[in-house]
Amino acid sequence: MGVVNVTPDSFSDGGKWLDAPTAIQHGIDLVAEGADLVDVGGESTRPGAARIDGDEELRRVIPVIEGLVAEGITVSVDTMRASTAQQALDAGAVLINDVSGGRADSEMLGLAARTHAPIVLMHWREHSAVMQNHTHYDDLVDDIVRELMGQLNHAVLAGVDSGRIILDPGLGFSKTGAQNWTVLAHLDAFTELRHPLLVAASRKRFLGELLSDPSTGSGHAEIRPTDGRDDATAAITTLAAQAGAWCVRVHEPAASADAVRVVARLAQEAQ
Ligand code: PMM
Repeated sequence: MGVVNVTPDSFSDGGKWLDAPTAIQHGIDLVAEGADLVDVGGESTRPGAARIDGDEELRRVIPVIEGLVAEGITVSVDTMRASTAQQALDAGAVLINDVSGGRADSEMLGLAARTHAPIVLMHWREHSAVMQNHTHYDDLVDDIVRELMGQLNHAVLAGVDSGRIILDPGLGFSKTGAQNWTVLAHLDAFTELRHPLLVAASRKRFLGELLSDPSTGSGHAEIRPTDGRDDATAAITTLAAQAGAWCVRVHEPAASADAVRVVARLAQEAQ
């Protein structure tokens, strides 16, 4: 899954694809690089981000979705709003990627049930403005799995077809850098839930921290900028694919697409 953020403020590509023709071309390029689908979002979820209004979100994403669908590209919409998801589906998107896992908008799960659109349910505790104040867990992996199962049960009770639900542990959402690593070390706890698993580590801050440069002489290590995190992202793609993930959401698909092919080829040998 390639990422097109039509936002001025996303942490790694904010402002780069704000006008529709540029965003559409970027989506086309992501597919040429190996993405099977393109995720279009209009609202940044970076830590501390404030929400935008629904009309602005629509204005950003709908023309881009229409343009990509016209090119024959499979599109998902990254939104927490049912009204945006509805219009995105009308415009030809085929997957709802709701980082709140149905918790931010009480209409979202009903929409997924009614339209039979597959939906990504991500582990989510709170909106981005405050999510990093909610990183306490008694037992990190157990708690995330339990909370995600709660979101899953909620969706099924709302009528969403269980076979159309994709799960995501939500790296960086109400999780510290160290907690992201623990989650990645325990992806089996999520694949065991027997739903397709989406992993979205691409360019996130915990990779910048890992790759920080201690030689800046400033006294503290300089965090690696976002555009220097793609090789580490591809390494995580390899590990996620090996662990049985269904999808990785990335900004630079080329290396990740190759990594997936390597893992698939090796899996043939194991059969
Ligand atoms: N992370 C971001 C945005 N959308 N969707 C899913 N399913 N999982 C994620 O972890 C996720 C997401 C934030 O990253 P971005 O600003 O690079 O899009």
